[in-house]
Order: sequence, then C-alpha cells, then structure tokens
Amino acid sequence: MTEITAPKSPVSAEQFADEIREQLKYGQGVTVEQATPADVYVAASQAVRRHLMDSWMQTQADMVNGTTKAVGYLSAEFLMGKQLRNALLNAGLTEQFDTAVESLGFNYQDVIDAEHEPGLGNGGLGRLAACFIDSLASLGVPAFGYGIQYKYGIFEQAFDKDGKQIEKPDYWLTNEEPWGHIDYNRSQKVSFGGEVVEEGGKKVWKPAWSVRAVPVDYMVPGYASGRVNTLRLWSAKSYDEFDLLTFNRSEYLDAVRPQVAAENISKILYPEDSTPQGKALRLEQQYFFVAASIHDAIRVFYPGQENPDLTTFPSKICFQLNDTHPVIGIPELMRVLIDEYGYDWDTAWGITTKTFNYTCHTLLPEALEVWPASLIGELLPRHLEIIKQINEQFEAELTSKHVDSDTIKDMAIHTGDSVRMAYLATYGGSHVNGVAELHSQLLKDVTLKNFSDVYPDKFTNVTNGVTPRRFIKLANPRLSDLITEGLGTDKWLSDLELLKGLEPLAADDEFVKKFAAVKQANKVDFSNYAKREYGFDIDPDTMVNTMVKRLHEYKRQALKILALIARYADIKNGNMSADEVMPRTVVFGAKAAPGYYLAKMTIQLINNVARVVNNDPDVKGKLSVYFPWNYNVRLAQHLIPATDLDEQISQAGKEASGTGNMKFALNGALTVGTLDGANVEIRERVGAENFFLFGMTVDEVDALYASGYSPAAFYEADPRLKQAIDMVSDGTFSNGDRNAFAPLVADWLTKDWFMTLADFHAYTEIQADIEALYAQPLEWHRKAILNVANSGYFSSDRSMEDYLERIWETGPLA
Ligand code: DL6
Repeated sequence: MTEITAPKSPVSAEQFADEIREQLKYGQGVTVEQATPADVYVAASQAVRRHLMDSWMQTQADMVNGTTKAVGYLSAEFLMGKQLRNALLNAGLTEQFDTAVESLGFNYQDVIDAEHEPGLGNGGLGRLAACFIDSLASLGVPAFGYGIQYKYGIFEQAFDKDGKQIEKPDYWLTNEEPWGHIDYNRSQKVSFGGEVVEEGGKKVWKPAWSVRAVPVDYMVPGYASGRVNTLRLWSAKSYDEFDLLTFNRSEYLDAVRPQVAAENISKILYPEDSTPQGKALRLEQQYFFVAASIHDAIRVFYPGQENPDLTTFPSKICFQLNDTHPVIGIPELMRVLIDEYGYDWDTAWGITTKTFNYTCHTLLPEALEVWPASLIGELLPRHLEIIKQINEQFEAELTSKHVDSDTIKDMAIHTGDSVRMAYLATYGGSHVNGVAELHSQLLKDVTLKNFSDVYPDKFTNVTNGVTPRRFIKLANPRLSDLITEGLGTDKWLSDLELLKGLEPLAADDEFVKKFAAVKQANKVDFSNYAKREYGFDIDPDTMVNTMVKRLHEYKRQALKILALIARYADIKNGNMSADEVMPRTVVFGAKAAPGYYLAKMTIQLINNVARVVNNDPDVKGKLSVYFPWNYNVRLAQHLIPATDLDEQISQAGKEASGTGNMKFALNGALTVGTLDGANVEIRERVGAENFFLFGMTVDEVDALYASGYSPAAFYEADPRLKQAIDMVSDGTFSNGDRNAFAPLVADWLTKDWFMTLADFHAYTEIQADIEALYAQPLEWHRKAILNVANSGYFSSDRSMEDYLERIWETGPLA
C-alpha cells in the first residue's frame, strides 16, 4: 500500500471549479463562456492564492512573533519558472485543478501554457536562489527572498537566418500577472548622490535624488509544510512621476523624464555595463534592492518602533549575500545603524558582521565585482566613506595579526580607484562559502587564499542542490510515479535521500524495463513538444545527448561542437562502419551575454553545424543536432526528463558547481564530465562506474599552463581535431565563407584559455565507452537508476539544512 504524504486536498474538484468561476466573474468580469485560457489561468491562480493566504499570513505572524531567526536571501536573480503548477502542487490542488478546468470546458494544458515564465535570472545562480527559497518554505524556515522585479528579465533569444543570436525584450509583465501582489503601502525610499556634510559633529548624507521602492510580493509555498514564505521583489517608481507645468508647455517627453530615470532602475536584468552609464545603473540596481530590503526587515521585525533595539537585529534575521551583487548592503547597514539610529562604529560593526554571510559562486577572477571608488563616491558618497573606514580598520587588524605589508596590500578592500566587493563581503560577514567541495577548496587555496589564511574559521562549503518538487515531480510525473511505486511511499519528495531505496531495484530486470519505458515515453513527449514548439523532427529512438547551460568559453560548448564535427566527418567519410554508429540526437540550449563576441559566434557555429548535419543524407538517422532557442525553465522541464546523456565538460577548476548535472542525474541521465564543480561529488555518490569521466584534473591543467600551453601543438598532433577545425575554417559550415568563424578558430589555435584542444582527445575517446554501454539498454538503464538512487544528496532541502547548521544557525518555526 503506497503511503501518501502529499498535502491534503482542501476542496473537491467541483468546489474548485466554482471558485474559478467566481474569480472569473468578480476578478475579471467575464463568464466561463466568454473566458479564454489566459482568463482561466488568472482566475485559477487567484483561487490558489486564496487557498494559500491563511498559511501565508500565519507564517508572517509566527515569524515576527516567534523566536526563530529568519533568513533574508539577497539575490539579484530569482529564476522562478512558471508558478501555477508548483503552487497547485504545494496547495494540494493539482488533481482538482485538472478536473475543474476540464469541467469548465478548457484543456488544462492550454491553461498552464497561458502563463508567461518570469525570466528574472541568467542561469544557475538565479535558479539556485529559486530552489533555495522553495526548500526553506518546505522545511518551514521563515525566510524572505529579496530581489528586483525587473520589467524585462533575461532577453528572449531568437536566431536569425544565419544562425546568429538575436536578443529581444521579454515582455513578461505585459499581460495580467496574478502572482505578484504590489504593496504600495509598504514602499521604501532609496536615495542616491548628493554630498556628506558635518552637522553637530555628525556625518549627514544629503542625497540629491530618491526613488520609491515598491514591494511586489510573491508567495513561496512550502511542500507539505503548511508554510508560505515571501519573495519580495522591488520595483522602482518615481516620486515625481509627472511634471504638469512642463507638460502644459507642450514639452511632453521632459514632463515624464524623472519617471523614466527612476523606473530604469528596475527595467532590465544586467544592463550592459561597458559604458559608465551602464555601470552606474548596475550599481544603482544593487543598492536599490539591498537598501530597500534592509529597511524593510527593520520595519517587519520592529513594527511601529521609533527607537528599536537593533543590537537584537542579528537574532531576528541573517542576510545571505548571493554572490557579490548585494554586497553594498554591508556599508548600507553600517550607515543605517550609525547615521539613522545613532549607534557607535564598533556596535554597528558587531551587528553588521553577525548579520551578513557571503556565498561565492565563481572561480573566474573577472566575475568578482570591482567597483570604481569614484562611481561609488558619486552615487553613494556616505557609503564610500564607510568603505574607506572599514578598509582602515581591516588593515589595522591585519597588521595586528602580523600579516606582511605586501599581503595587506593584496587584500585591500579599497585600493586606488577600486573597491573589491568579494573582499568586502569576506571581511564584513561571518561566513564565506563555496558551492561544491572542490570549489570551496579552490576558494581557500587560490581565489581567497589570503583571507582563508587569516580567517580560516570563516570558510565553509555548502554543496548546491535542486528542488525535487519542480525538477522531478512536476517535470517528470512518470518517473515520479515509478519512484513512489518502487519505494512504496512518496515521502522521498521531502526526504530525497530515500531514493537510496531504489538501489536494489537496479538489479530487478522488471523494474529496469519500467524505468526504460518511462525514459522512452518522455523522449516521445519531448519529440512532440519540439515539433510543436520549434518544428524539429527529433527521433525518440535515438540517444538524446544534451548540453544546456550559459554559453561561456570555460563551459566548453566548443569542445562538444568540435567533437561532433569530428564524428560527422567520421560517419560521412566512412571511417565508421554502420554498426559502429550509435544514432544520436544532440540538443544544445544556451544564451550568450549580448556583448560576448566569441560566445555569440559559438552559437552561430552550432546552428550552422546543425543545418549542415541535419541536411546531409550521408548521416541521416545517425547524427542530428538541434538548438532550441530561448532555453528557459519551461524547456528544461521538458528536456531534462527526456535526456539519456548530459554534458558538464568545463575545464577542471572553472565551474563552481553546476546544478544542471544534478537535475539530469535525478532524472535518470548519465553524465559525461570532467572532474570539476559538483561533478566530483556526483561521481563519488553515484559510483565511478556510473559516470563517464574524462579530461585533465585541476593539477594537470595547472601543470600544462606552467609548462607553456600551445594549443597549436594539439591541433597538429591529432588528425581528427585538425580536420574538425579545418572544416570550421574552410567554409564547410558557412556556405564556403572562410572568414565566417575565423576569430573563433584563431582563438582556439593561439589562446584557447580553457584548453579545449588539450582535452579533445580524451573527450572523443570516452565516446566509445558511452556507445558500448548504450548498446546494452538494460545495462545503461541500470546505471541510470543508480544515478537516481544515489543523487538524493543533491536536494536543495539538504543544502538548506547545511546552511542552517553551518552558517545561519536557525531552523524551522515551531
Ligand atoms: O551556484 C550556482 C551556480 C553554479 O552552479 C555555477 O557553477 C556557477 O557558474 C554560477 N555562478 C554564477 C556567477 N558568476 N559567474 N561566473 O553565475 O553559480
């Protein structure tokens, strides 16, 4: 008998249909007969919100009145994905919804499809933030996600006729958006510019201009916890929206100029920052959401108090700095405590350092933000003073710890015209963590070595995780049912380590066949989806081999495409006999930053290789390549369950963690990867024999650099690599145009920063192992089951438990 722990159904399908009908009438003013699927989507969403409302209010009340410290997760990105299905799951209304909507005469999938996914993030960092707040609510831990409600999130990607990426604005807020509740009454004032003056022996900041930060609240319902937390995203509005006098002089554009300037702050995610204006806008964004959030937390935890005792602040809430974007919060809290509440420096510093913790998500030096001090001085003059004072205190502290003067210089938070935000975060917070074991070790050994030498106790690791609710239960209902059948319970959804119980079933041929049937059905579904949405003809009887992640040189999409070209050439030139060729469908998904020239050219190359390969009768049925545009959470939820083989093939020592690899392993894909990021831990857990490892280790990479890396030597030494690169240069994929990809080829042959060429041979060699295994379906699926069974550790619930224990020192509400 299967034990069910899912949330109890609060109403019947008939009652839920009535609620939707009522919401259509009183919310939108339409009858069921007049309603469109989009209307039903809005009505159903409002109805679900009503079901969650009591829990939401109770959670907030318990958080403020209780003794449990809350978590404030400060993040420039929250890549939430669609809301309705997740909210239905957590409200225990999934089946009622499906039946209710059908009874009203609508196809439930059409209603689900009417939701426009908010793209408020770029990739893993933002999706991780979304998984974390889901897990906090599911664990019953009081928490706020704090960020920005960008009017236009990550751009919508399209490809032009030449396969080049085109960026279009993502109009996600154009239609009614039922999830965000705009709360004008709890707005915060955020100020910029001006000067600092001395008044009565005190520093007083006289800002030049202010914007209104308006909170837009999203419910974050926990799974089976009865708790609903809040994601509070700030939207920028002007205080001087409209100048009537100017308008009446017929100067129409000037009349709304202040409004436009203010609203630009929350207009777009990561504005291009190659210009001084772009840089200023990014800093304004960061300060905007962090300042509003700090004031908000004081308002929430000390309601109505004019002179709150803020020495208790760190026992009310701790702020997690998700990468360097919110680090300006450290001087902001200092300013608030000293200038607004009259605390002395030392008391303020004690409160601040106890309140903040910092997660670093990178190993790329260029991804650690450094702001020009002059820019901070212009926009936030008081903060620059405070940063300078923090730096002086820091240098004195280092001197007292007998750190030598050269090292002190290297560690400076403020030096010349630079303010190093990662250093400020490391010094100004209690803990610093990396996001996978290897990454945390490299932070200590390399990136933040000096800091770890002086403050070893600050450093810790928390390996990332993903939410099983969205990425198994919602994305892969068939597998979800099979897991529940195999384990005899659905408790695994809130205790993912229970998946371990599937391990013995990998030896049970009947179970393996059922597992294989699930994968096959998912592949058929994906093929239909890809046909409908993109016009692709994907053969579900081929191996689905996926590489989805941001397009970046260190992630090495170039390695994948070069190996693919080599394989294409092998098949075409008859170097492989027919029975040696395992039919494969390669699927890419990636967006490149709009200003990242080589990344965009790699996208163009992939599209052009796809065009040539897919139209070549010589390889038909053996190799095909697809690049669905605009990769997002929705596409991920379709593609991941259908994937046989996932790729995380970054240069060792460059990928902080990766979370796609976790989602794939949990959905029964095998991974081909390097010893990098979370691959290391996935391989340890699922077993080396169930993971396709290749390539250089971190030490081997370092040794090769030290010996003088010459990519051209690898090109000359490996005929298959040479042929693949020559095909890119000779116009094979560019209608004969030899210049089309010349910059990419030149980069590979002369620089190749991430040693794609050096790992090419090992990567192509491992393909034989992959194919030999795939040729034995039962054995392949056995290994896939072992991946699922041993990946329970990669639940974001476990990540949150680690943060609670190692960093936040708090727990669930009573
Ligand atoms: O920690 C979440 C995610 C990791 O899984 C990725 O490995 C890492 O690249 C990403 N980091 C960033 C920050 N900047 N960079 N580069 O997006 O974080």
